[in-house]
Formats: sequence, structure tokens, C-alpha cells
Amino acid sequence: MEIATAKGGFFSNIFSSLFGTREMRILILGLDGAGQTTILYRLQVGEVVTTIPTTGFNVEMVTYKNLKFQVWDLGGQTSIRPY
Ligand SMILES: Nc1nc2c(ncn2[C@@H]2O[C@H](COP(=O)(O)OP(=O)(O)O)[C@@H](O)[C@H]2O)c(=O)[nH]1
Ligand SMILES: [Mg+2]
Repeated sequence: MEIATAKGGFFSNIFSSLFGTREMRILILGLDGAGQTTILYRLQVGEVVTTIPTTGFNVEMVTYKNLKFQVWDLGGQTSIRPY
């Protein structure tokens, strides 16, 4: 039973990597003001948006062809750097 499940997973992974949507996660790290949030929204909405300093983080889905990226943009200020 377990083998069947593993096989199913194996083949559905191959199938989805050939024809389906692949999901990946990207983490953007950098000092505050480096342009991380600008890059995130440039990727997502296709244009440069006005940003405010990130307190905490932004998580957005970005779809490119059959790839789906979950992009994490973490603020870089000293106070939240430990995270
Ligand atoms: N000249 C220039 N300014 C940029 C660039 N990328 C971002 N900025 C500006 O730098 C400032 C900080 O950007 P932001 O994306 O909020 O930085 P973050 O703190 O890393 O998220 C904003 O005023 C942006 O408009 C770039 O490639 N060139
Ligand atoms: Mg930011």
C-alpha cells in the first residue's frame, strides 16, 4: 500500500513537472532599502510600485508560465533582523 502511494507520488510528480504547475518558494533577504519589496511587486504586478519600509514581511504568489512561486519578502531593519 505504501509502495503504491509512493509510486503514485513519484509519477504524479514527474507528470506535474512535465505538464503541470510547479510550486516553489523564494526568500528575498537584504538590508532595508535594498529594493526587495520593489523586486517582489515588479515580479508580481509587472511594474514598479511605491513602497513603504517593510515591517514584518510580505508573501505573494507569482506565476510565470507553469511555475508558481511563493515569494517571501522579509524586512531588513535592525529590529526585525533576528527573524
Ligand atoms: N534607483 C533605484 N532605486 C530603487 C531600486 N529598487 C528600489 N529602489 C528604491 O529604493 C527604495 C527602497 O525600496 P524597497 O523596495 O522598499 O526596499 P526594501 O526595504 O529592500 O524592501 C524605494 O524608494 C525604491 O523606489 C533600483 O533598482 N534603483
Ligand atoms: Mg521592503
